[in-house]
Amino acid sequence: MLEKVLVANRGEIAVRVMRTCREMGIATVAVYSELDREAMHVRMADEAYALGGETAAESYLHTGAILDALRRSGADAVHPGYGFLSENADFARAVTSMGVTFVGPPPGAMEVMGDKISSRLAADRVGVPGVPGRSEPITAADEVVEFAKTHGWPVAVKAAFGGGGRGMKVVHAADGAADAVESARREAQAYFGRSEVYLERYLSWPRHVEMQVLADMHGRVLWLGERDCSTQRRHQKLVEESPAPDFPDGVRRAMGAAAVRVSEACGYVNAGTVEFLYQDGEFYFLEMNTRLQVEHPVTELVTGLDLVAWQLRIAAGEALPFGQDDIERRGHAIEVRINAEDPALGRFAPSPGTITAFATPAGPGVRLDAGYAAGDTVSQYYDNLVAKLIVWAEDREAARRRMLRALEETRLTGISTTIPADVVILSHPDFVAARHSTNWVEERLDLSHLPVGGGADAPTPAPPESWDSPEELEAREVTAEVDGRRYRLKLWVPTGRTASSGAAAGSTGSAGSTGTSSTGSTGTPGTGAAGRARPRAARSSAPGTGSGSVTVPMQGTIVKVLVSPGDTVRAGQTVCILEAMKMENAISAERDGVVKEVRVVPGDSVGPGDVVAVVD
Ligand code: MV4
Repeated sequence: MLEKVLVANRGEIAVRVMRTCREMGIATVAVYSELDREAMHVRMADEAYALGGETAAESYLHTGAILDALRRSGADAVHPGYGFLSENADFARAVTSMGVTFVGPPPGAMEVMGDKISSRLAADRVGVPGVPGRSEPITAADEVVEFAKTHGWPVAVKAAFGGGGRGMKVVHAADGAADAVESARREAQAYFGRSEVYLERYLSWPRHVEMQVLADMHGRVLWLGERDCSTQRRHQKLVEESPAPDFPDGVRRAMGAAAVRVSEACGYVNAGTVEFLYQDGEFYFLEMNTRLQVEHPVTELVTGLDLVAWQLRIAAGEALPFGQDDIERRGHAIEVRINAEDPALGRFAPSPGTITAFATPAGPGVRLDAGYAAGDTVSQYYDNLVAKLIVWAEDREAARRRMLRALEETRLTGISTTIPADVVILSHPDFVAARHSTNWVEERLDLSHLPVGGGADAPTPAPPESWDSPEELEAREVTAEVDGRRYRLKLWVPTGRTASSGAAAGSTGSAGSTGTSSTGSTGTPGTGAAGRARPRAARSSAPGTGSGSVTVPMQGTIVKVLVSPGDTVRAGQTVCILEAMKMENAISAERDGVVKEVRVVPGDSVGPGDVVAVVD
């Protein structure tokens, strides 16, 4: 087995790899730039070596500096993580030429799969076709028109030596062909130094589904399961999940077999991912990633496998001790990327800076892979991924609700993050119904209501219950008499201002002994609060003193139940919605705790003082 691994990376993936090394009794070596001298991955490692320089090119991409550190450390293996040199065949060769193990695929496999044309041809040769199209480059617009006669419109014009969607143009009719070919060739030359472009039928609403594979050095190649990564913005993934929603098992098996064939075709070894586009029940080869991916934890949670541990064992020459039929997938996992970006107005503006506070979520089925802690500084020189929050639950809806709860618990201040956008995405009816696609975020998701700088010091806003700017609420105390009995009520009434007006939300309210009535309309299930959750400051900062019994103050009908036994609730959080006096009234918990019982279902008639839930 390996004894000492140099992790040629930084941030969360370096920390993540080191965690598994530690569990396996493998010593760890960190490398660091001038800016990362005190970074988390350096603090975690057994040894650390300076690379010099500040930018990625001067440090984590500086092969010579990394090889020097490797020599000095005496490590017997290098784990490249993802990005940086993880798919650089020359670096892999340099490592192995020193007699050191490279934890990844053979350099030849990297090279075959690194070239879009050769990867498509390799896949095609084993019966795994890309999107219907022509692999030969085209130069004239009339070739597009001719292509459309067979494949129909729209047509995708793609850079032959491109990737990441750059240079891709979509042609919807003959009159757009000439401009599209000219601009695609020009951008391909500018971005990739090669102007060749080719044609494919354009898929207008595809899902991005990728298949994890694991291959040892003894010819065993297994598929572990798929991940849906369709929730992307400008080719940057925001949310990933496994299994893919609404994904038939027959398609899963066919895609798994296809991924294995592609892996075998290039002599693949170690962990890899084959990417597909999926639309109308058909899948099409896109490319193969010859590295561990950012989103690998969702596969780990549904399979129970530690992929880094198996990477290390495979690299040490071990044979996989299980076969395809031994791999079981259970439940549902979702990952959100917490980037140092401000998603306000949909801009995702970089937000480097020092993290002043970082309260992390926990509880059943919650995992946080972070590369930073409070006090650490996120630099603009590197990828702005701060942490990945991953949850597992029995099914997709439970996982979605758990993720929303975990996001609500997360407190990260000092920089803006994508957490508010993650909340909007996970609460959106399209995401709930799996109606999203690779175009959804940019074409249909409205983030314009997110306040600028909202992530830096403000609490995470709850998603609006309607998809235009939500109204602000404020508490009003009133006296009501129902059936001759006097009640003191607290109503949450609209102020007429909207969140985008920037007015600070009122901060009042703790649940009264009979709960709190609110005119707040009911919100999307899973937000953990009917409609707009009360402004964070309104919640009692410590468990309320109220009793654990949540009762209703008046006669009415339960129209919505928002919690389940086992849910964690905060004082003031809406437990259910009572329709009475022609109003929807939010009945709230009066203390922090865990829901022990829910005694009502929608449609139940209840009377004053009836207990609807018990919070422990
Ligand atoms: C496509 C496509 C629709 N039809 N090809 C973009 C990145 C590159 N890997 C391939 N991409 C696409 N190719 C055809 N024929 C849509 C995309 C695409 C996409 C693909 C995967 C993940 C995210 C994406 C975002 C936008 C467009």
